Amino acid sequence: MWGLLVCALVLALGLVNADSPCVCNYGSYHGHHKSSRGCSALQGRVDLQTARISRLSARIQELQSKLDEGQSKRDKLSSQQADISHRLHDLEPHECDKGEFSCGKGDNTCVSNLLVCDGTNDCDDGHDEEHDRCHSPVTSGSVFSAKIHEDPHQCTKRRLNSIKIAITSVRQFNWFKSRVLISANAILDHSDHEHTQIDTLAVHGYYNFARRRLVFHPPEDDRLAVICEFDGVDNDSCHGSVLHEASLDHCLEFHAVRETH
Ligand SMILES: [Ca+2]
Repeated sequence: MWGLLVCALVLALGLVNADSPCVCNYGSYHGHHKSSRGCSALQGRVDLQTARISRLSARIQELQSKLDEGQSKRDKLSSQQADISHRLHDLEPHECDKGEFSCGKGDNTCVSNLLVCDGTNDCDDGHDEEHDRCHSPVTSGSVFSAKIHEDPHQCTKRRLNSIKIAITSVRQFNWFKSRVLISANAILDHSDHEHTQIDTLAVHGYYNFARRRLVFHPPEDDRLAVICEFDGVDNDSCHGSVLHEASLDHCLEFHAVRETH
């Protein structure tokens, strides 16, 4: 191949004339010239062009690498832009009442949270039934864990080190599709007088599609409930809170992450 390219270059640049025809065999070049000195000069120029071709090829490869790298960066930026648009949509001011869902995207319609992901389009564009929203990230067998760094309000009666929520069952009924009933074990690692202890509480609750929120009813007489809210982008983590059932005051915040095996 190189021989053919070199020959073509030589012909194109006029390095040979009609009296000294170029004879090319595959992989080599043979030129006829009247003197050995002329042949040597010709060979020198051919070598020079060969070197230039090599440099140009290397340059082309370098440019191709930069183009590939640029494409990768464009793809990443495009993905980040989609994520931001998604988050902004959820952060848009809502005129809807508590317990309602905004159809958004220019549609000011509000529908009850209970109509979100119930299998029927209630927003004009079907926003309340979009696959991304109606796909619950809380599946049976999944485990979410969180470190508790501090409990400034002394929220719970335990000095918690960590919370682990192990989902034991997930049920969804055709007559109540907008809620997924969840059962789990809340595994509480806590310290008491320098002794570490683990308590496991059976908890029950539901997943709310409209708010992308996992809710557990209070399992003990201190009436503390637990919620964990997903952001619609990262299904492997949620922002958790412990709150008083009566006042709904949040007294402890945590970041729970899905455990992978
Ligand atoms: Ca609906």
